[in-house]
Amino acid sequence: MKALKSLLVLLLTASLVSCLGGSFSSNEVADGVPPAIIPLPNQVEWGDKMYKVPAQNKICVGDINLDAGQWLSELLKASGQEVEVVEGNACGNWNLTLDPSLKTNLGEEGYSLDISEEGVTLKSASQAGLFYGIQTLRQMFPAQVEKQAAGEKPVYLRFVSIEDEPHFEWRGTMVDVARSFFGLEYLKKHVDRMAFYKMNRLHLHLSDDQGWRIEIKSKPKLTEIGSKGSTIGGNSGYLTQKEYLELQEYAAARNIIVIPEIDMPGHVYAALAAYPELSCDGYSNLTPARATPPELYSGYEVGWSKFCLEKPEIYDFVNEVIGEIAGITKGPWIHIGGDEIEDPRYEEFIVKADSIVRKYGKTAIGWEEATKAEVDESFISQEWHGEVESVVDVKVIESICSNFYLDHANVPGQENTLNWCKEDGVSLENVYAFRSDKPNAIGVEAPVWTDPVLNEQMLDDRLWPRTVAVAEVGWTTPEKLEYQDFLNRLQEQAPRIRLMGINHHPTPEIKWDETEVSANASSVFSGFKP
Ligand code: TNX
Repeated sequence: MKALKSLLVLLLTASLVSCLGGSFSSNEVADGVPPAIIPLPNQVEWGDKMYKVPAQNKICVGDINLDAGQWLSELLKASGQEVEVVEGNACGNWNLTLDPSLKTNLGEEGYSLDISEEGVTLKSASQAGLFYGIQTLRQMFPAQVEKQAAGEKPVYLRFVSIEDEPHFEWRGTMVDVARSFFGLEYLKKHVDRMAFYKMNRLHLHLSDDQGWRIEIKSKPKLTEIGSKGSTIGGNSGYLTQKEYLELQEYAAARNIIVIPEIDMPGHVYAALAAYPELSCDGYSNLTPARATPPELYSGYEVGWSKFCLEKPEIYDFVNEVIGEIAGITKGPWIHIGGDEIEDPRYEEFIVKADSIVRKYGKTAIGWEEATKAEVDESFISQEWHGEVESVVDVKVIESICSNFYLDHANVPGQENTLNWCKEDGVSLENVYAFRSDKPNAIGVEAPVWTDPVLNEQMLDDRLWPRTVAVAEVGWTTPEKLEYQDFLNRLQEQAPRIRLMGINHHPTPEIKWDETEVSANASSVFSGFKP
């Protein structure tokens, strides 16, 4: 009965929306459901009228928010309007204000957005906040704007007053490019999609037993040899330093910081295949020796490889690799892994690796096992099961596997998925149900381990739409999170997700339309640089 009722509500909502979409009324009075915004803004008051975007638009910006003016102008052009960006205050029908003093009210990344008969006013203390306000506006435009094909009808924007800021400062995804490689073009698309949902951290798992994925100039064999493998059926390859820099620039323009992970002292077989001298004599550090150099490893087992921790030379290697990575990383963090390995010298290694990262001016992150060691107080722990007895009191990123491991099945029994953390998979609802009870949590991050994720279509399927739920859990105040309301909004966005060319999972809670997913995986801001 309850299911029937919610189906009815859904159908009603859907038909209302399609009526509205078809006949934005000429009297400009708004009725029906308000636009579906994800993540849900923290304070929003919808008005009962609509602002008709005129054919000619003027965006007024102060000289320091030109970038935001460019993004907005791109959006307006894609919807078929003419637009000029001019420097000045409150002189147009679109007015952008960047004012650091707004930080007191709106926080670092917050924004306020007002739409009334005079037009649109967007304010923030930061470029990031203006960018997020523009994503909110973008979600109010017809979905076809993603394909730059919304020029036919005038665009109407519902009057609104929004004050919005994120609950968590860390709203991330992790892509394991080590088990199966995903290159620059895919990662840029991924960044575009994250940005649409106001996410801001992209963690790349760059090394593991099966592959090494980042060029290190002082250690050329890491890629000459170590990048050649993958898990069975996956892709090999690596990012050149040039590509890595390009990705970071692309992401930074979208307020996303890239975090590189070099997993150590375990999960290192690809590096050992390239530099056998990092192993102990007789490979006693490989237990069991599932492969030995020069063989590559393409299986799924974990926990069998590690550096030879009694050899001092391994620290020269760590020092050179971390030094080079620090030099090409724009963000403040380097992830040192630290998961799934036993060794009497484990803690010693972690403490040293942490101090090497700090020596190069960066802050270290590690999987929660690393907090068994006396790491610096600046260290950040990424919790994946929450069971490690930490000896330090450090900040935490929440990646609890039963809520956030998107390599797990979308629905029970899905092929090519993992199930060791949760037998019946991690459903959309499981993701949405996450609530942190840790005062030291700085945010959430959803990983996709790609052991059995072999191509882009599969990766899209694992990430979407569950990442949309991650984004909302990361942004919206916990008291406002309501699953059915989220589903209603996601339902409204479903056609847009397909238009954007995302090969999402056909999650059963959502009614996906029958049209083909757009063959061209791009959206309104793809490739754009202010
Ligand atoms: C555990 S969870 C891992 C990964 C694997 C994953 C799937 C964690 C920190 N590490 O190395 O890919 O299981 O088997």
